[in-house]
Amino acid sequence: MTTYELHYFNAAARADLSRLMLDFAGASYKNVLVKGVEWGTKQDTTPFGKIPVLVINDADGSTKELAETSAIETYLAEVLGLMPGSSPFERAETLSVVSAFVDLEDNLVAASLGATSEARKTAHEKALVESVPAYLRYQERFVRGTYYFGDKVTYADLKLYQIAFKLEEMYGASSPLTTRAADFPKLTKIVESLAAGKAGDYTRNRRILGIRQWFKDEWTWGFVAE
Ligand SMILES: N[C@@H](CCC(=O)N[C@@H](CS)C(=O)NCC(=O)O)C(=O)O
Repeated sequence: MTTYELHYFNAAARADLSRLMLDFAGASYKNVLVKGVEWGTKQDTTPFGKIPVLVINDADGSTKELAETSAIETYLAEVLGLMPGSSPFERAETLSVVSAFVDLEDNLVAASLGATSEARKTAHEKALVESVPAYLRYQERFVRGTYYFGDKVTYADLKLYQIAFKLEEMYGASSPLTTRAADFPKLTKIVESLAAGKAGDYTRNRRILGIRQWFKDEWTWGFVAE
């Protein structure tokens, strides 16, 4: 049996979706949590000097290492049966859904870059009523069945779930997926269905993980002591 190690800091951030995929698929894996003080010596052992890194231990005893979040997620989607269909086009469409969600996340990051908490508050409040619902509207239109690509959960659905959880963590009941659920019936149904199963177990457990926390009074992400 293949086993995995996911090397990342003690935070959700860039490892969140890979961990969710591994949990959801019931894969055998270990979270290797890198401490800040260890990073200096570990950095040069990684392919590109960054984490996450996925270590793949194959049944024949061979070991491989993969860096870069999107490469890791795409690989996991392929090997864990989370890619839809078999056509290169559908697989590329899956990546397009994920990439469009990454744009939404970049938008949230940009809103957190304001110099003062007042500026960040204004930017996030604007994102909540303008850009985030706009991204979600296109995503809603893209869904083809019970899930994004029919009746099977894929990488795209788990990306939506990770985004929904991030919006909930950041904005609580003000998440557009809550305040405007009626505008996004298909997305809402996917999120609810995933929340009731293994994906929901993942997010309920992972609330304890993370040195990076959202501070609503400052409208920004910050680090807490390890
Ligand atoms: N393009 C990379 C970026 C990875 C990245 O920036 N990782 C950060 C943690 S979120 C890191 O390794 N920071 C330590 C450093 O840059 O020294 C990816 O998508 O995985």
